[in-house]
Amino acid sequence: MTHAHAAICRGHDAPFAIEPVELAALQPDELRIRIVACGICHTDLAVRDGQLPVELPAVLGHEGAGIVEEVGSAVTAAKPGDRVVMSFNSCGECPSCDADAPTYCYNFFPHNWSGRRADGSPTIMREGEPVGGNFFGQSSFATHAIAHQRNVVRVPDAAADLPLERLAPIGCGLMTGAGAVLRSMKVREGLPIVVFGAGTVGMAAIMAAKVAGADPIIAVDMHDSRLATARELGATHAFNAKDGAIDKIKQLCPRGVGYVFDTTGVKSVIEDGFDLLAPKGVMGIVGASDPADMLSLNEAAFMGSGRTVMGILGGDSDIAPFLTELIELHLAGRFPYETLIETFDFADIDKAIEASESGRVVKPVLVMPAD
Ligand code: CXF
Ligand code: ZN
Repeated sequence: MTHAHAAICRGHDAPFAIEPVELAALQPDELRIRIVACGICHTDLAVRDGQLPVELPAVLGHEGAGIVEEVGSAVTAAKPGDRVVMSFNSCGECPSCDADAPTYCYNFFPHNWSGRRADGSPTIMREGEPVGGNFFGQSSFATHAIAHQRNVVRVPDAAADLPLERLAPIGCGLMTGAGAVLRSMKVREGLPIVVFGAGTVGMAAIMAAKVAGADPIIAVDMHDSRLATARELGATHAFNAKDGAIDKIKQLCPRGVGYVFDTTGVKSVIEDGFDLLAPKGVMGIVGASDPADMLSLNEAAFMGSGRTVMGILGGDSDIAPFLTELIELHLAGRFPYETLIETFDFADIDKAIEASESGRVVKPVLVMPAD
């Protein structure tokens, strides 16, 4: 048992409460990590609000980064003292994992959202009773976390000077947007892309679209400040959704656009986006939508122009190679997401969440107290 402090989430109406907990002994393929920083993602808030099937109370947080303290006997991914970033967990044995597509792991739920390890054992105890843990294989709103070696990536030596609060958010939102462009849609040089929604995922998609050489790169959002940031990160055009964005895109790209990437999950936005596609155009959809929503797409336009509509999870990331690639792009100044981050002390977790929900901060990152 290891003593730690963790932010317990009890639902929408209760503040996160930082309380003492105990972490279980490690299994052979696990690591214990002293968390240095953890990004806050909208999925944490969706769980808090009961929109996803994760039982509360639980320790959330799935963009953790820290220093390995102890490893189980079978761990080869990192050793004590290594700096690591964490991402989602996966089983390693299903057809998706076999195809290096672990975001579509057949056993995603037991490995990420069941509140326990996949074998049913708890990783976190509070006052002697199990509390929801192993969230995305980590539960990193805490001073310490247990992770599995499949969801830990060692920070490359070339990034030794980068602070862990910079690296933490790479394990979810940033990887999702960048992966959607570079891995899922495989955006080609010289073709237009439209990105709906300029949050972390949309901004990462814009930076990646620039890496891929898409042109033009069109950002659409409802907030002018976000559109200004999108331009700084690579958007060649930025249109406010309240101000005739669809017509402006049609004027700018009369032959249609090669790619549409939706991060809003709003049915009408997705349907408008579909109408923008050029022949062989690809639309990637990643936004959280109303579970009751059904899309309606014109069948003749769909088939007749050879369009692809693609649901995307986690940017099809295979985390060890892809997070390393993103860190290298960041070091080369080609994935300059640092302006999206604002750090908060762990004790200020509720303030950090409020800054995210008000839209003031794109990517809040919690910084844990040093031991
Ligand atoms: C997840 C969804 C499942 C794959 C990894 C990323 N999104 C979290 O916010
Ligand atoms: Zn996330």
